[in-house]
Amino acid sequence: MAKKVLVLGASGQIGTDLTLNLREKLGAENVIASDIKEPQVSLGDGPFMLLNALDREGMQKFLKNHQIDEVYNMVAMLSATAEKHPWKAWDLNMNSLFNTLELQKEGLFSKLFWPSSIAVFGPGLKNNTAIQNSVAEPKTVYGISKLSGERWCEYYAKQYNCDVRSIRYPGIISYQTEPGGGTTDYAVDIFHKAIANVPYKCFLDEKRTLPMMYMADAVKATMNIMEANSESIRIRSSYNIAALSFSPQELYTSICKYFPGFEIQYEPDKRDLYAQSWPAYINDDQAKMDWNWEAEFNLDKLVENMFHNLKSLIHQ
Ligand code: AKB
Repeated sequence: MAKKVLVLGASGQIGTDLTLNLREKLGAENVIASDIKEPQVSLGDGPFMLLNALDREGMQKFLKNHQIDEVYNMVAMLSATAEKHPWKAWDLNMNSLFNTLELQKEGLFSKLFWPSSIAVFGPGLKNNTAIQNSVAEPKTVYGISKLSGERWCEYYAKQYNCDVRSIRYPGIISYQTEPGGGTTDYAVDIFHKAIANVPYKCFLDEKRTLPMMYMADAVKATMNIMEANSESIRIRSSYNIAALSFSPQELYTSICKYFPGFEIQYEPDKRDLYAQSWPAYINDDQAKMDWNWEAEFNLDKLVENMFHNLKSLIHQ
């Protein structure tokens, strides 16, 4: 029998693509998408439920009435919005996680995916590179919540035998849904401005190199770690994963190959400070070794794919 999964936060940037891919793989009816609001972008055929990840009783009731095997908890307030609303971010990011961990502990489903981020790391890393076990001293509220979440995931795995799996996403670049409230969002906005032939005002410094990843790779990583044998998942906090690192200026140069007249101005704001506190490079040897992780998209392939898909969406 096909397994049944629940995606919380299915209307978000990663949630949307993940839901579509899971539906393709498992069959639309086996993937229940949920969010606190109706989706703005199509999540394909298949069931959708309004569910609030902060409402533990509501989720408990739902899980008791449905035979769910896996939960993908994609609920989060990202870095820039979290700095504006620290307590709200802490409440959302932590309690949505606690609720799913507790419901898993009650035996209402067997496997949990929870996303962490490169934001768990702080400044001062050797070669500006985070290895799997680099000291993690986050300077942002978002990073603090993600690092705390990682510790709790490991705790529930060790103490209660919960099968929790997590990866530290870098900035994610996608065409279906735009991100909201993150620091790495510039790398999606810039494509929309280029295609609309509007100059782009970048809120990061032109040299601010950050770890990034195309959505197809992020979804692949998520599905791969969830499919891996439990014994191979030796890290129960969260795995580093990497694809590529680039600065706004490097991305701009690649985009100019398609839109030679495209203009950019740099006006770094507070978000540049959050980005400054993060590593520029990620070492993901552990994920490669444990569950054979390998990214596919380099910068040229990513830019080509983004424009191809954005143009198809415009002409639909
Ligand atoms: C953000 O910019 O807040 C996120 C992240 C790095 O996790 N994309």
